[in-house]
Amino acid sequence: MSLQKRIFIGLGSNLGNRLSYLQLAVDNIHYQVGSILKISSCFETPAIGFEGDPFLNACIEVRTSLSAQLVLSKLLLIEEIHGRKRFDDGQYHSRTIDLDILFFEDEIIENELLSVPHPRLEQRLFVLHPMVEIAPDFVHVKLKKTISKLAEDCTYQSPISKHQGRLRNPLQTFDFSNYNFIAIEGNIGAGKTSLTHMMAEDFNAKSIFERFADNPFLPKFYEDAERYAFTLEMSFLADRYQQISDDLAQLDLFKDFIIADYDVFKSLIFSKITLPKDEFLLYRKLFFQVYKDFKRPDLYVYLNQDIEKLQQNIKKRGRKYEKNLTLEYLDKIHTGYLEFIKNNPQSKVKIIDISARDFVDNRHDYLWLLEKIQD
Ligand code: PH2
Ligand code: MG
Ligand code: MG
Repeated sequence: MSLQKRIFIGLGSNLGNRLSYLQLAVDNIHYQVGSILKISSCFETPAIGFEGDPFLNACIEVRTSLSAQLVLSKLLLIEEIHGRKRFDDGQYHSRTIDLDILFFEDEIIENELLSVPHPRLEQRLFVLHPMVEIAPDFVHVKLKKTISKLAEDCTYQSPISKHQGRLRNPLQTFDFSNYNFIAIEGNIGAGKTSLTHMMAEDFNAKSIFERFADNPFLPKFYEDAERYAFTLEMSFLADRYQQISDDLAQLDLFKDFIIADYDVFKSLIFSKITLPKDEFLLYRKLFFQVYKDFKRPDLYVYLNQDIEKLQQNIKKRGRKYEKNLTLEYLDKIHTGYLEFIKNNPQSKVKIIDISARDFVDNRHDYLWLLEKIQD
């Protein structure tokens, strides 16, 4: 998964219907830049540094896979489409929408187009006040102070008041509240973990991740499958059992649902492929003893990806022990999943074809996928 960064954007408007311009900006950022994780209140402030009508200002936190340059060009386009006029007289002018990159995670960027962290933000209450609401503990990389501290230390006083208008997060058009437990499944390299991360963050869910990295038998299995298959499947079974029973038992009151990047039945799917018949029968017996009265996910999503694309993804993430996975093996796993899904109608299943899609790096594909999962 390519790295997604957390960035902060400052929004301002002092022309026309200011609140609806800010909302338009938020909506456009959601479609083009990334998921909006936090939105501050709107603050009304007099125009600072020039003669003009008062501003409405707000700040948002966004998770994006785009570079700073790309984010900047998207923001400029959004400003322009919504009537922002630019002048080259070196003065400030009233504007329908002004969008500034305040922070790009902890990057320091200095070039002719971009200066990040945004210069002089520590002098601007119309940035500090909204930032205090959404990220009081965020540390300014250059000044080495938290936002709260910057706000406390700021000596530039100017009137500022909270406005009653609120900005809406477009993520709220999605609603997964009718589910308690969603499992994201798919072949090796389909993007289960990435999607689970993204959805957990966007929809306030508790995430459960398979702990394959801790399994000492996995690299051994890829070296010598015959010798280690049963041991590997047993250790996965033990570990998944422990994890799922612990995590499902501790209901987190502050989370809306649980999302896992695997379903325990993958143990059966894989073991059917990796074990000889007699060992598989023994394994299956044990499996059903262990999972007799286990809570099943109420939504099971299978991400269906091209085998060739899976192999590319696997190569890209570069786990050493996975480098020899063959197309035949991936194909067997895929068939195993489909067979399982066909024969186990207990939970609601959605098979979603994501071939030719890239929901990690392509915002459009991610929103498309969310709609598929919801509908
Ligand atoms: N932006 C400026 C200059 N002055 N004053 C307020 N109150 N709010 C702003 O967003 C603002 C400003 C340059 O971008
Ligand atoms: Mg500005
Ligand atoms: Mg600007």
